[in-house]
Formats: sequence, C-alpha cells, structure tokens
Amino acid sequence: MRKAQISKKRLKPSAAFLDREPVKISASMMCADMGNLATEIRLLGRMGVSMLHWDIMDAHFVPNMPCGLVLLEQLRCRTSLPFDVHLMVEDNEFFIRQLAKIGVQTISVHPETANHCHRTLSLIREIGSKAGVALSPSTPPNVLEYVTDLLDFVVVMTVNPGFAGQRLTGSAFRKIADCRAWLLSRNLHVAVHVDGNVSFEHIPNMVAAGADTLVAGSSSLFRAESSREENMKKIEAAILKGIRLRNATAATNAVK
Ligand code: S6P
Ligand code: MG
Repeated sequence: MRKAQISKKRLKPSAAFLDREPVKISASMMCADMGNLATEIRLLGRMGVSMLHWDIMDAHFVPNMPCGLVLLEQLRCRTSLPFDVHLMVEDNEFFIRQLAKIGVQTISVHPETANHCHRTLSLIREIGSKAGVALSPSTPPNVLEYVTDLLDFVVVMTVNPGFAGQRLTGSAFRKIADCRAWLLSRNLHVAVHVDGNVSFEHIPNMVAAGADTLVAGSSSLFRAESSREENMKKIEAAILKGIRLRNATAATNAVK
C-alpha cells in the first residue's frame, strides 16, 4: 500500500518545476570576434543559438563600453535572431528609446540604476519588447516584489556587471535557486536568465538550480581552444546533464 502511494507520487513530480521550455542559449556578442561580427552571426544562426546577447554599457554605471547603438543598428538586418539587450547604463530611458528605433526583442535593466524601475519596465513593454530586470550579485530577488506585473524575465548575474572573463561569485548557484524559488512561490512563470562565467563546468548546476536561458560567452561558446560548433556540442551536453540533475532533484522532493 505504502509502496503504491509513493510510485503514484513519482508520476507527478513537481509539475511547475518540470513543465518548462527547453533551456535556451543567448550568445554574448562582446565575446565574439568583433572584427567579423557579420560572419559570426551567420554561423551562430546556423548553429541554433536562440538569441544574441548585446551588452550595452555607458562607461558610467560600469567602466566599460564594448558595443554601441550603431553596431546593433547595422547588424539588425543581417539576422532574424532575436536581439537580447542587457543595459548597464545610467540613462535607461535614452537607450530604450534608441533601441525602439532599431527593433530589439528583449531589454533588461538594472534596478540599481533604474531610479523608477516600474516606469522603465513599462516603457520597455510600450516599445514592444519583453522586459527584464538584471540583478547584480549583491541585489536580492525581493527588489522585484512590486514590478512582477511588468516582468517577462529576470537576469541573475553570476559575475559583477562590466566585463567578460570573470570568475563566478561565491553565492551564484544559491542565488539562481533562490530566484527560481521566489518566482515559483508567487506562481510567476517568469524566465530566469543566467549571465556570467557560464562555463561547461558550471552549466549543469546552473540548469539544475533553475536557469531557463544561459548567456554563453568566453567561458563556453567563444572559448578559443575549439571551434564554435564543438563548443556548442559541449554546451548541449552540459545542459542535458543539468536537466537530468534538475529532474532527479524534483522527483526526490516530490516523494519526501
Ligand atoms: C558582463 C556581461 C556579460 C558578459 C558575459 C561574458 O557584464 O553582462 O553578458 O558578456 O558574462 O561571458 P563570460 O563567460 O566571459 O563570463
Ligand atoms: Mg550581459
């Protein structure tokens, strides 16, 4: 009797956690060969990445400036892949209005710089893009509490914003899991993107913790030792490992 009850439970392990879309890859373009972006974009399209991640920085909020608006404008017509823009700037409104002219599919902003986050997210939705909030490593998920109605996705930054090639912060996996739990506890079907040191080694635990989209940069997709295609295969294998880990954990929790 007891055995039968357990196996019945096993058939339905934590549906909210398991019924999710496949894990997506957003290619971090500041890590690509910037002198050959048109070629890179063609190749990435053939390889099946889901979107292109553009880090827009203003040298104020963060001390760097890898990609500009003209670059995005000129590359927009070269691909049908969605543009996923991560703003790390002080004047969000200015950049959002410029991006509206270019036509980008998703825009994330930092609450640390969006003085009126609710208004900023509304503006992103008004221009027809999906709206996301990017959380720096020290920013907790509860800053999202009163903007959930305007939220399409959350970017959990697992390095400090500003540069590629950094090491993962100590609480990265816990932060992804906390963010996922925070959203689930409010019954919110909001995607979790993970950005920063998304390496072959870290991907399984990132996916197991709740990542829906991985921003792949110099630690995986653009790793110099092997070709983009080989790197992509390794990413896919690591994602599969993460999904198995995630499903095993959910199944175990369901029978507890
Ligand atoms: C950092 C930026 C990121 C990086 C990406 C680089 O401010 O938001 O999108 O481009 O993290 O990847 P990696 O593997 O070099 O950390
Ligand atoms: Mg980014």
